[in-house]
Amino acid sequence: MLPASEPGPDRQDAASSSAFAELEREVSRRRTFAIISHPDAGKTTLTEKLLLYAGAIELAGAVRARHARRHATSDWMALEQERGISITSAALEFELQGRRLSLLDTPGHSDFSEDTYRALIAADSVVMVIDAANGVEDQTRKLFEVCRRHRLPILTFVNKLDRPSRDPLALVDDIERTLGIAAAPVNWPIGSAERFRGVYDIQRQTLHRYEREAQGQYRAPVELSSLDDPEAREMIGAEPFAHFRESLDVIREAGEAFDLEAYHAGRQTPVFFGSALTNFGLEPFLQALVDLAPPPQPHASDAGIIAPNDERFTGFVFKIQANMDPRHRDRVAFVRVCSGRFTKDMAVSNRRLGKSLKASRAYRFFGRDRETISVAYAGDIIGLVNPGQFAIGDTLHSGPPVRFPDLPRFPAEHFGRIRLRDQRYKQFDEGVRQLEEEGLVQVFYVAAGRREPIVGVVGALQYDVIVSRLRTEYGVEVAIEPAGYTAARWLGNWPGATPLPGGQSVVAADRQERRVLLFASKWELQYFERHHPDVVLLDESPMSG
Ligand SMILES: Nc1nc2c(ncn2[C@@H]2O[C@H](COP(=O)(O)OP(=O)(O)OP(=O)(O)O)[C@@H](O)[C@H]2O)c(=O)[nH]1
Ligand SMILES: [Mg+2]
Repeated sequence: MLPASEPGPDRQDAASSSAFAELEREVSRRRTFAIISHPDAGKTTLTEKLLLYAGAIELAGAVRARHARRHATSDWMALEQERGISITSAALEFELQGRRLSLLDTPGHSDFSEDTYRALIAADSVVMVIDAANGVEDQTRKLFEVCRRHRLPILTFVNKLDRPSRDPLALVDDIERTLGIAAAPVNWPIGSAERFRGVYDIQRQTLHRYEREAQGQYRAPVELSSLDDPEAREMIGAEPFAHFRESLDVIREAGEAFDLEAYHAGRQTPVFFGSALTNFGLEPFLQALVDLAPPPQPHASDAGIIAPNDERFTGFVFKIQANMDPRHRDRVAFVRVCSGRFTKDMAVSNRRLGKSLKASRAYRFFGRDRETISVAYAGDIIGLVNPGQFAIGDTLHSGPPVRFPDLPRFPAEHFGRIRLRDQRYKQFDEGVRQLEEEGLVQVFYVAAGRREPIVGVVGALQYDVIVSRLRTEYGVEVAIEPAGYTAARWLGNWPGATPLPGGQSVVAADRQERRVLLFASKWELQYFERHHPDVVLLDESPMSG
C-alpha cells in the first residue's frame, strides 16, 4: 500500500491530466510575433501604439521628436533615444482579450540585421510595416525572404497614410510583385495626406473615419457608418469618394479575398492601412493580431519535431543583452520557450555544455522593464540572468537531450582597431568581452596587440554602438579606427604551422586562441584559397555551434 501522504495512481493521473490541460490552455492563448521592415517605416511607433491600444501603457512615447519628453517603450537604449532609430530588438509582453501577446520590435537598419534575424527565429508570426510613400523597400524585401524560408505568417500594415502616399492599388501590386506573396486587403484607404479620410472595412462594409487628433497621444475615436449612406459621400467629399469607389471596385473584383489557411501557410498576407503616428487604423489591426495570428508552432530539433504542448521544457537563447537596467547591471539571456512549462528554480540543461543549472532568476520583459516570473509556457520569451553560462543559439531543456538548429552568424564585413583612450583597461576588457558575448562584435588579437584588438562587425553603425555602450555602461572612452581588412576566416582543423596569408592580410587569434586569418581584400582571400586548397577556412568560429 502507498503511504497515506502520497496520492494514489488515480489521483496522480488526475493531477497530471489537469497539468496537461493547463499547459494546453496556456500555450494556445499565446501569440508571439516580430515587427519588421525597412528603417523608418514606423515599427517602433506602431509598437508603441499597439501597446497603448492594448491598455499596456498609458501614454504613447513619441519617436517623432529627438527631445520628446517620453521615449518609446521599445527604444530604451540611450543611443536609440539619441538617434531616434532602433538598434537592438526589444521584447514586450502584454495581455489582451485573454491572449498573452509577446511582441519583438526589431531594428530595420541592415547594420543590425543579425539581431533582427534572430528575433524572427524566435517568433511564430510577423507584422510587416510598409511606408505608404515608399512601398516595399530593400530591407523589407530581405527580411521577407527570411520569413518565407521559415514559413512565417505575415500581417501587413501600410503606414503613414497621413502623409502623401502611393495609390493603394499600386501598393498592393508592389507587395505582390516584389515579394511574390498574395496580398488581401482587409481595409481600403480613402485618400492620403491632407485628403486622408479614413479606411473602409471591406468585409464588414463599415467606414472608419479619420480625424487628426491633438498630438496623436490619446486614443482616437472610431466612428462607423455605412458606405451607402449619403452622409458617407458628404463626409468624404464627392471627388475623393468617387476615386475611392473606383479603386475599391477594382480590388473587390480582382483582388484576393482573405483566406486564413493561406495566411497561416505564408502564401497570403492580409493588408491593413493606417497611420500609427496619428493613431489611425490600429484597433482593427490589433484585433486581427488577436484573432488571426497563429499560436506557438512546433520546432524542428535533432530529436524530431517538438510540439509546443510537449510536457518537457525546451527553448533556445536568441539574444543576450547586458546592462539593460542600470540598477541591476546584469547580463540577460533571452530565451524563446519552445515547449512545455518553465518553472522558477527548475533544473535546466544546456545542451552545448552538457551541464545542468538551476534557473533561479527568470523575468518577463516590457522593453527595459522586467518582472520576476515563477512560470512560463511555450511561446513565451523569458529572460534568464546569465552569469556567463549562456551563449546565443544555446538549446536549454529538461528531460532527455535535444538540440535546436544553430542560429547562423553573419560574417563580419567591417574591421576596426579599437583604442582605449584612458587607463581603465579592466573595464575596457570586460566591456569588449560582454559586447562579444552579445554577438555585437567579433574580437581578434593580432600578435603583440592584445591591448588593441581588432573588432569585426556586420555593419559600420555598430562602431557607434560599441563606442557609446563602452562609454555609458563601462565608463571607458575608446576610439575605433578603420583597419584594412574585409573578411575573417578561422582555420578549420589545420594541424601544422599557420600558413601565412601574405600581402596585407595577417594572422590573428580570437579570445579562445583559435587561429584566424584577417584578409585585406576578397582578392587576397581568393589567392590564399587557390594556393592552400587543403586548408579549410571557416567564416564562423568552429566552436560557436
Ligand atoms: N507622418 C507619419 N510619421 C510616422 C508614422 N509612423 C511613424 N512615423 C515617423 O517615422 C519615423 C520613424 O518611425 P519609427 O517608429 O522610429 O520607425 P522604425 O521602423 O521603428 O525605425 P527603425 O527601428 O530605426 O528601423 C519617426 O519620425 C516617426 O514619427 C505615421 O503614421 N505618420
Ligand atoms: Mg524602431
